[in-house]
Amino acid sequence: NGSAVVTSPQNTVEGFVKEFLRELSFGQGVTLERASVNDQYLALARTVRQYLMARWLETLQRQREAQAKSVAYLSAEYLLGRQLDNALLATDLTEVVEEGLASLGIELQTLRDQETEPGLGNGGLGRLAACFVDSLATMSVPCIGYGIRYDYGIFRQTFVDGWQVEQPDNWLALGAPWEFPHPEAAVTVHFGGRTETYDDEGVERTRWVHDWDVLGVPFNYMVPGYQNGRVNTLRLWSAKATQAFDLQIFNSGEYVDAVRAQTFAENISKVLYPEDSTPQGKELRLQQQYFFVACSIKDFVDYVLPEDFDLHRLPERIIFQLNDTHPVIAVPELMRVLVDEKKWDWDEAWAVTQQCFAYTCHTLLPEALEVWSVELMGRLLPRHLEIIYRINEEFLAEVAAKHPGDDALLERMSIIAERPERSVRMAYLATVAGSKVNGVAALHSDLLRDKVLPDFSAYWPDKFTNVTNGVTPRRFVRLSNPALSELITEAVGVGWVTDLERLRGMEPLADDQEFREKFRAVKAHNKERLSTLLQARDGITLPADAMLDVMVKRLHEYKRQTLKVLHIVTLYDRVLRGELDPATMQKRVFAFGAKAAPGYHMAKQIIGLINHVGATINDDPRLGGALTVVFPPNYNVTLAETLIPAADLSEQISLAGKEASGTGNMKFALNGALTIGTDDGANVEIRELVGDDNFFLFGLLEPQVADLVAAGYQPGRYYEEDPALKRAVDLIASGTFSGGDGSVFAPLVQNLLTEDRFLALADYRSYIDAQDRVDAAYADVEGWTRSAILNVARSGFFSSDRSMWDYIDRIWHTPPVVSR
Ligand code: 26W
Repeated sequence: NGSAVVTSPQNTVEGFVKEFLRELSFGQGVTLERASVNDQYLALARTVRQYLMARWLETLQRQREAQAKSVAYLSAEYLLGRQLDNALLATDLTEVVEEGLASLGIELQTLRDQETEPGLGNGGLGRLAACFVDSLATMSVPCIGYGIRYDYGIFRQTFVDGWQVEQPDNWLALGAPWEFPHPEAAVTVHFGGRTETYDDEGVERTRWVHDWDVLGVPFNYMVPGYQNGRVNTLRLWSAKATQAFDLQIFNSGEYVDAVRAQTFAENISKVLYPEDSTPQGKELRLQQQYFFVACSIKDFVDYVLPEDFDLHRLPERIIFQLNDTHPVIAVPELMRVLVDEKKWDWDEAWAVTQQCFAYTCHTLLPEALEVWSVELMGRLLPRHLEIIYRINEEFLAEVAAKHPGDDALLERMSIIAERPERSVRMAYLATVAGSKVNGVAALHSDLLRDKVLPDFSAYWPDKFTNVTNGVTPRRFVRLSNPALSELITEAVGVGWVTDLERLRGMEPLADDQEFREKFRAVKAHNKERLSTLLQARDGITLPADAMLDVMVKRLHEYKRQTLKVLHIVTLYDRVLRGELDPATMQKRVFAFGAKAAPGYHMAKQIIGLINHVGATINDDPRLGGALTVVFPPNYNVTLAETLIPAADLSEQISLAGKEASGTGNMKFALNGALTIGTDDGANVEIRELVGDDNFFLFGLLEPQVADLVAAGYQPGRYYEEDPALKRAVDLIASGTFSGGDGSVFAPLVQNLLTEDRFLALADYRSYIDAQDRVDAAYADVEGWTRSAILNVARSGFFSSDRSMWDYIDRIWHTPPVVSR
């Protein structure tokens, strides 16, 4: 009757202990007495997995029966964070497990800390994908997440003398208890070679005579919904050589040569590219992109869909959501499958393909828009290049028919750029092929429409839409902030975990003295928790009773960590000049977390600067501990989960018009930090919702930025005209933070004074003034708490559940599949 073929273990302490001990002995092959912490962690993970298994099989079965439309989320990155706690929450097992383990003399927290998070993403885009699959599972919407199982995720960051040094992230080293490998279901992916035409019973067709191939082995991961009996699937592909050895070479005794092909093929899923926003056009990256989308399309068409399925009805069953341009090669791949393999007419294949894709853009930086040289694409994917040419030809013919004689328009809209070298503009391909194109915050979607793709939005006004990003309240409130969660539940009931707008119910409590005291107790508790963690993790001591001012995000010039440093240096300078008394000034801890792309020299220089400023200030007795800079290395999801709930102030200070959305900004607001921020990305919507009185706005607005740049921005003028700014820059330039050696940060200073691409100096005065307002506001303890509570109460909109409803409504049209 289609019921699940497995039953879950008993949801009791005894039931759990029995299964845990079984996993320890039969799974790990150790006795409790001899079990290492890692043995215990692996056994626990596998035990928790058992509780999810029946739900998983049932979900899959029900989905097959319902023949419902699914979302296939195509993303090169999933920044998942640790899995254990999320699985415990989904199954509501936390207390049972805590008690069961305690009865064996094991602390749950010790085992939690044993897990290495899968860092299969760079930052915002990868974390967003993880939030989205969590929300879809919780909402009972059919979704498969497709991606790459990198052997090595985002590098582990260490500091040597304050400078970033990268280490490989060997996340699989101690075992991978959450994954289900299926080598028997591997699919073959082709590369290279050439195309040829042939006569197919009177019809001329094209075939791809490939040169080499590689196997894609699927690894499945459970994506459990929150206590709803549903488990979706994340399917990550790992590259494996089609032949381990070239036997002829092997037999001739050349062992190393014999495995060369294997090494080459398996490199494809070896490591995540650590570049965020600046694609380098590397061949291996294109290989990764094609590898995972080719596997995913084949998987969906041949394995997920029923055998006799009529592909003309594909749009009724699937929407492939393109997470930025990284998976856009899926478009010509589906066309190739339909036209070359299924032998469809071009037009009917194109009609179906256009309905199967939608594209999300996550950036506004021109340098982040991917292009692939025709030379490279022709060499690696000759048939796909032909298909792209044909798509472009037909598209431009259509444009030309509507706009006769406008050659400039054709050149601007062409998927193929001719300069600086002939290349494929992947964002244009995605826009032409996609049924919808969306930006990730209201402002971003407007700018995308009006500035990045104006010709396309004029041509297809209805194609463009907005879906503002969101974050999962399960991980980023319920799990990461248990104390606040309890307080919220007391105030509005438990329903908020899946219906975050219910936080609104807390609004009146902002005026309740007793509630405010409880809220402050939560913050204090979270700061203590952070303090304990940083001490143990990095030997960092956090001073007590300080405002915690946090800036965590990838290191990038447009995000302007340098502006934050200028503020810190300005406060330092004020103390040294006697303008501020360290005994009475607002005590602050500045916490940073940021990884720089290994090849991004300016970003690495900024990391060095933050650490050097910190070392100088933290040790200076004249400050009496009033200002402290902490920069724990290797900021990741796990650290975020402890850091964000402790924050008082959230720094969201990108140059207006540059941060597509931001999602950290949402996590901070939901955890009761106030934002100091520019009018950028989702900050705009945060401020609208929480209210101007509960948000510190500063800086140029996007149109002002555009005007200033058009007029010829001269950073040196700001330096000359603002004495405080001049002194701050001079302190850095003169070597105050680099042992008297002014040359250390000369490149950075030089860049600021002459180029300053992201207008840090133009926004400096406005920023400093806003920070002074922050200090004044923080001194009003009750007023600040009131604002913090209102930030929480009014941020329910930023649940990724809401984002998913918007995608479903505006783009996907994939209703939930509810239980019988
Ligand atoms: C190497 C090529 C490359 C290019 C762009 C890698 C990664 C990207 C991403 C688009 C960068 C990214 O993560 N963008 C961020 O996406 C978040 C989720 O939508 C937004 O909140 C951030 O504002 C945006 O920077």
